Amino acid sequence: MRGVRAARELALATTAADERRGDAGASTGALGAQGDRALLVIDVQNDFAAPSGALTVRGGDGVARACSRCVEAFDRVVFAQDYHPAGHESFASEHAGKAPYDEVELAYGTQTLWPDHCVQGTWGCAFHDDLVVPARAMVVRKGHNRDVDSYSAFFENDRRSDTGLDEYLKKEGVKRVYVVGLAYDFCVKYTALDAKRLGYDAYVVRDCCAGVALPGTMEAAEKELADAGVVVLETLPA
Ligand code: VGL
Ligand code: ZN
Repeated sequence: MRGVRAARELALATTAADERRGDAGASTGALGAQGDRALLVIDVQNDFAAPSGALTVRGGDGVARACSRCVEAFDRVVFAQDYHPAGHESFASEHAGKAPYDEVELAYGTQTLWPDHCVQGTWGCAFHDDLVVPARAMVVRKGHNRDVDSYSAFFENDRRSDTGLDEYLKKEGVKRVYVVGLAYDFCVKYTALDAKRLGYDAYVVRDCCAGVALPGTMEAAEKELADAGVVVLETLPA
């Protein structure tokens, strides 16, 4: 396992070094040209990625480090940040008699309820310390509308308002998006499905993700991604 990981790190480092050497727009190995690709790093924040986070995802801190290695391999990187006001409708604490992970019907459909998490300005909302967020990064905040949750980095769950991410990527000439981060079975899944629907070639890099893993949600994610034609890679190609 350690050997495999070391080899992968070396491969990533080689790719990044090759790209720094120049050849803008030229093909650089299995990932192809930089010009038309972007990395989307989803919600690698303390509440999900830290063991003491409010909605901690098992293995989340390892995901922070794995995502940072991916960041090295991409010129264009976008970070999504779950960014809720206090009292957000997706919090179980807002619904009398409900507990985290219960479901309720909201105006836009079924909503899973969560512990209070990623509240603007709190430690839980901040990016995990092991996540490298370079100055060249674009940050997309989502979930700030009190009444509507937003799993996808493209659209809120009611599918009405968009975050501006599609417009940004199209303007940049992006054709391929690689999605990594948390949580595989929620925000990563919905972001990848929307990317595909919006016409991008969409990839999920499995060893840079971890899931909340409620009953059935991991299996559902695998199936929905496959059915939609999202390519799930075990690891980032060298
Ligand atoms: C997420 C639940 C609630 C996620 C965000 O990032 O997957 N999950 N808010
Ligand atoms: Zn949230």
